[in-house]
Parts: sequence; C-alpha cells; structure tokens
Amino acid sequence: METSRGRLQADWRCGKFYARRGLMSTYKIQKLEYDMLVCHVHVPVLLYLNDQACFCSAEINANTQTVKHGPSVGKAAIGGPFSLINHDGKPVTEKDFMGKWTLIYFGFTHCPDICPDELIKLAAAIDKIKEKVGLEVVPLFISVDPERDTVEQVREYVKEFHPNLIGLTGDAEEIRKTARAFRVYYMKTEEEDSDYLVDHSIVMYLMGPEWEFVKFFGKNNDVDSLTEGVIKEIKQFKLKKEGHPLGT
Ligand SMILES: [Cu+2]
Repeated sequence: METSRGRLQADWRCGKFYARRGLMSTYKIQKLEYDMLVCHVHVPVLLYLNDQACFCSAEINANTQTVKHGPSVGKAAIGGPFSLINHDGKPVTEKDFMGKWTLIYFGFTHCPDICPDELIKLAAAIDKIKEKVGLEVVPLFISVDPERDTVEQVREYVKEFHPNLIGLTGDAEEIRKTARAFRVYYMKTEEEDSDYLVDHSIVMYLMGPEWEFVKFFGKNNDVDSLTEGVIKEIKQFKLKKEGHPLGT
C-alpha cells in the first residue's frame, strides 16, 4: 500500500473542499492491507506507542485481525475524563456528555481530505439514526492540532458539517492527554512554517450514556454500516442494561 504526503494547502469555498498538492514524497508501509488508517501515514489505532508511530509490519499484521473484528480491546482501556474547550469557548468535560450517546471523531481542521470525508459521513449517520430510531446521538469532533485549531477556527469548521456537531480544542497538554486516553495516535509532520499536516488515527468512538466506550468504527464503514452499527449497539445496550429494546 502506498500513500503520499507533502505540502498541502486547502480551503473551504461554498462548502466544497479544494486541496492543492505541492512537492510530494511517497513511501510504503508493507503488508498493511487494512483500511482503518490514519491520514497521510498509515498506522492502526491500536499502535499508540508513547507518541511515536511504530511501523513494524509484523505488529501491524497481528493487530489488523483484532481491529477488523471489532472492539476486542479492553473496554475500560478506551476513553476517560478530559477537560477541553468547546467551539463557543466554554470549558467542557466528559460530564457534559453524561446521559447521552456520543460519536467522537479526532482530526484537524486543516486536513485536506480524510477528516472532511469522515465528518460528512458522521453527520449523515447522525441524521439517519435520528430518522430511523428517533435517537439523537451527539456528534463530537476533537482537534489534534491545538496549535492552529483555535476556538474560532473550530467554530467555523464544525458549521460546515452538522448543526449539532460540537468541536473541541484545548491546550497541547490536554489534547495529548485526551488523545492518549482514546489511544489516538497523532503526530505533526515536518513542514515549513505553519504549513504542516497532522498524521492521525482515523476512528470514531461510540460512547454510552455514562461515558463508557461501547464500540469503534473505522474508515471502512460507510454511512449505512455506521448507522446500522450504532443502532445495533444502542439496542443491545438498552436490552442488556435497561431490560427493554430501543424505542419501547
Ligand atoms: Cu485528517
């Protein structure tokens, strides 16, 4: 599998996304035939190793099987308390999401392609879930680019995708802690000045009403499978915890 990275410049015009690629360099990561990938550098979500990417193909292959078949990682190991700032400049913690179902995506507003695609998918799934089972799942975007993703930047960005989409940013340390709690890998690439990319895991996390990790969804999910996947989890959860299925 081959990917590329380089200097990318992008902006939003009339809701459409344009990316301009400059000098490119390419490299290969052998034997990684799996589509839960990170933007620009391919690393599975489970390989979060002290802020460093590990490109050991043996490990990647070993983990691929695990990732493909769902959340076989310990549920307690994903998620946790956080303290960030929302797109209105207000402090937010996990407590603000108690009692709700939340679908989280980590990314950065300057991402030229994958983040917009994933957020469009997230927004469409949120609407479909509402339509099908009448449940409002909270869409949440958490920045992994605290340097450029100011409150204002995030506010303008989330508007592009869904009126309910909440954008969170914060200082570098809080972002680092939050990403670590979710086993999200991210790393700024070396580029000139402020023109850089952030390599990061591409994953959505479904969190339950007590901010407990329920399931993650990868880039391989389309709108329909994401919608059905979330509904299925919520139904199972309700049946198990509350003794009755969704909507009754
Ligand atoms: Cu991205």
